[in-house]
Amino acid sequence: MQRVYLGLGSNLAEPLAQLRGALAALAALPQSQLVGTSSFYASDPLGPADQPRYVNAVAALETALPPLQLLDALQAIELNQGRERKAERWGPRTLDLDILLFGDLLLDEPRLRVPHYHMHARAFVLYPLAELAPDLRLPDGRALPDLLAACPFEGLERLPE
Ligand code: A4P
Ligand code: MG
Repeated sequence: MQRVYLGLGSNLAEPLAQLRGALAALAALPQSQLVGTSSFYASDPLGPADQPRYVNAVAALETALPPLQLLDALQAIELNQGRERKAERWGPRTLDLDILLFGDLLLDEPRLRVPHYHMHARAFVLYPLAELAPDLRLPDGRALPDLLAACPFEGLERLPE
């Protein structure tokens, strides 16, 4: 089993319901156990500003699925929740599921890069992740508390339960 951290994001079609639906689907994944969920956070959009605010969260999974099989399963969940892939970079979406970390794996393939290439600089990833694993170290040795210190909480709002 590998410990995997997933980033969840939505800014269309009732983001809170999208994230709850995604968590239910993650809990039902084969050969896997959902072992933790962060609070939900409202966040200012990264990328084009003319889109609604996002709701973001991080989930922890223990899984025996190989990385690409997990990616397939996550993309199936995205499609199932109405995800359309558009040309615009970082445009709005009903549901985005990113593999942030897959154990200590370092992978740089066309379909899958882990750690997620931009996680170290995203408040909407780092703060929820810190709820689940405050002392986490990335595979390259960087410590989560150091990344947090360099990443202001700005634009982020922790939502009540
Ligand atoms: N892919 C490669 N590595 C990974 C990985 N670690 N996890 C590939 C998941 N997928 C990975 O993804 C494009 C391709 O990336 C996939 O087919 C997969 O094979 P996508 O979900 O179709 O496209 P995307 O998400 O629009 O692209 P990208 O560049 O991954 O965007 P991000 O980084 O996911 O950013 N603002 C706020 N506040 N909150 C957000 O959650 N999200 C984004 C999207 C932009 N702005 C945001 C947020
Ligand atoms: Mg994505």
